[in-house]
Amino acid sequence: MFSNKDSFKECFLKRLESMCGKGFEESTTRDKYHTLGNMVREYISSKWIETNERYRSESQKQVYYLSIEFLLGRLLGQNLLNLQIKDIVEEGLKELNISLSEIEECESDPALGNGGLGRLAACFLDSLATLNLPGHGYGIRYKHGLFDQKIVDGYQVELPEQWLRHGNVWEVRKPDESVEISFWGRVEASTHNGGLTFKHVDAQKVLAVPYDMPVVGFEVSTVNTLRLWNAEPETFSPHQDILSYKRETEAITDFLYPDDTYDEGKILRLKQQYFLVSASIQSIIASFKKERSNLRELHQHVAIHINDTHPAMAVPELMRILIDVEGLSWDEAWEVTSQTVSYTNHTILAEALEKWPIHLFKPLLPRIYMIIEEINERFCAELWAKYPGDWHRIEHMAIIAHGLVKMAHLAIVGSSSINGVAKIHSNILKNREMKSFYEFYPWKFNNKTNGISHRRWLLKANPELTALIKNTIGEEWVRSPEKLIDLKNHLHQSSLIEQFAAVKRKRKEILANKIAEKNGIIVDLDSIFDVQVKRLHAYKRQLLNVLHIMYLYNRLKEDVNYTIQPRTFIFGAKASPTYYYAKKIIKLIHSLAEKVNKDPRVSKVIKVVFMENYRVSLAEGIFPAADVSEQISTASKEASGTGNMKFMMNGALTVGTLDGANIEMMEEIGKENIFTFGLTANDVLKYEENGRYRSMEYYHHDQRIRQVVDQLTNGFFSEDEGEFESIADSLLVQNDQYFVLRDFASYIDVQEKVGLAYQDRNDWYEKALINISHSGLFSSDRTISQYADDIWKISPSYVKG
Ligand code: F55
Repeated sequence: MFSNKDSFKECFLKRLESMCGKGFEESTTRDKYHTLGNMVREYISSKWIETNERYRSESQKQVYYLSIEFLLGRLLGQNLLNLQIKDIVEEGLKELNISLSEIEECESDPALGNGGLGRLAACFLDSLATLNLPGHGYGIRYKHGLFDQKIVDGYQVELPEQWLRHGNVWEVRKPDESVEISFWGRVEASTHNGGLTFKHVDAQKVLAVPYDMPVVGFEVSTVNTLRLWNAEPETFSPHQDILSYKRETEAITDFLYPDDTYDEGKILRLKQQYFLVSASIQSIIASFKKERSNLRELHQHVAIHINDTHPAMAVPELMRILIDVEGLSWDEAWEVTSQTVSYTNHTILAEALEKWPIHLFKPLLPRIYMIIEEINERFCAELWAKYPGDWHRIEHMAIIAHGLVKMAHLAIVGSSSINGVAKIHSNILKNREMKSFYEFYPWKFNNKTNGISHRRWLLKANPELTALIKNTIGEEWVRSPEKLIDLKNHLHQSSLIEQFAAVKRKRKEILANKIAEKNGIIVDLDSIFDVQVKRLHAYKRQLLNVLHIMYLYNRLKEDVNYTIQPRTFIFGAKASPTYYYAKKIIKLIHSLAEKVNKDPRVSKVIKVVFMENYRVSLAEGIFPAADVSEQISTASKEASGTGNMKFMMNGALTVGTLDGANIEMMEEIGKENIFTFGLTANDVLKYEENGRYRSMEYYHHDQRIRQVVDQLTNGFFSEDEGEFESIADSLLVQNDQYFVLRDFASYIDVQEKVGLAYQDRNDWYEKALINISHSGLFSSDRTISQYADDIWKISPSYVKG
């Protein structure tokens, strides 16, 4: 069907008729998308079956990656690329007068994640399959992913996302592999052979139905599985109020919580977590038991990874099944569980750390709560033995304390490995945030610096740059991204610089056209495309970027002789619907855009653009067009960042703080090829300890700061003067928790350097190419190999012969 373009065309036309019941002429783009999608899925299925059979027969150790989010992005284009059939399809369709990219645009962008954490999980799946590693994802099939963002009069409005509206060609429903999940009820104890046994009775049962999606490796025959669970009512159990039972059950997988840093503590969220965990662990045990019987050996054949603490109940759930269902003793079960589970931490922000009130937890999950209590008691006894009399330490480290279940503590105690996501983040975990746990379990702690899939963020997103790199250094880097370093041998060739400049310009033009279409703003292709795209959060400091633009505006207005390198400031960000401050910043960006873009003189040199509904598919058009990447979080707050790596790989230069993976990027490319500024993590942590920062002093002593902060409340934006008062308050009254004013001067200085540097065109593009050449280190293939070797102890599985 995909062996050459003629057989493809023939097959496509036949299938279009049989699937849609329409002739070619009447068919819509969506019909064509569905037809092509189905053909591709069918093409995948033999490899998928073969992979599963191979894993079964080789009895290889498997890893299961449990995550409450998988931010996949569109799949058609990536699957065509990975299956090496994109050219045939594209050319075949072209002869039928159909554009492949138009068909691709028809696919909904599954947004089953908020941001970095969910997208990391998606890049990891891609790398696992490509490296032929037996690794699978387990997640939730949310009916509604992250909300669609509309901007109305400068304000964010949220609409329900509807990725399943037209069906999902990639999924296969597997009702036979459904499992039962129990909520509420109570635990009954009885004695059996002299020992106590426990039974969860009077529970409300919910069915977890798996939908499997293929994860296609790049140019290999491996196709792994992403299993997404859907909550459905059980048909056979009698219910007093069948309608509310149905409603409550379906609510479990109805929507994704739109918070990326704030733990809201809602019972539905707890239900989602246990639903994911219980369904996944039951499914893992069921496939283990198809091949083997001795669950005491589980950890030799299975690794279970928990992506942040959201699936941390994997620990007590595995204990429950091993003890209550499989009959292992506590000690046997604990040995197996703590050897099987490993955990990644993604944040040190206090408000993101999950703590569940016992009064919510215990009634919903009585047996799980009981097991956590037992884990806690045994852990505290160990602590007592090591630190006799040190009540303070024990209270601080306990899993249950002050009426709360601390999920991070549960994850640490129940795992064999705990990792941070960049060197600095892992060090902060060891030396500060989790210091006492590090002292108790030093061997468990390690670092795995994040990575991104160059297949999505370079090969798929930027085919123009991909072609240039292939022409320059060949194709080896496609399989082995560290080989991108070979580009360094070609830097002296002016032709490479020129060709890269042409690629960048082409991609800026494509983005400029989109901006013209969506925002009605005409941007200058010779201007610096200065981009900040990421979730909106105070610690990510979009406000610092805004204040810099206000400063430039003021300079340009006050001094007719002031000249700068023209810039287009591009923003993209969703704010959590309940995050008041973040929504105000979105409004502020729009008010600023209005002011800047409408000013006849200022708008000749600067423009401000807010791109609505930032998501994976939009991001694929933004990274390739960027000249400058804004990575300006308050040092110590961004665990790693991954957008920084996507920009780097597409040849943008970073303006960044010494935070997260920015530091490792700098170490790799050298200080000359990145623009760093601001406080270091140590400076910030010291300030936080000694409380000596006074934002007011910076306001009083720096006229530039005074001017921009005053403009937030003095009617400068010519609207309600109170509109941005809360932002001004955050900076002055609340003493500027994220050190925006403290870093302002240093940011202005570095931005001036950026403007000057851009004027030396050759030097700029050479720096960009150096960034690209070192970006292989930040491939998720590197990250996943490290997880595989150090944590999971899994090895590749190849087709024989
Ligand atoms: C989602 C839900 C909750 Cl309850 C809490 C956090 C999140 C979430 O999305 N976190 C997140 O994206 N964290 C980010 O993880 C990235 C991948 O490791 C890091 O690069 C980034 O620094 C971190 O903020």
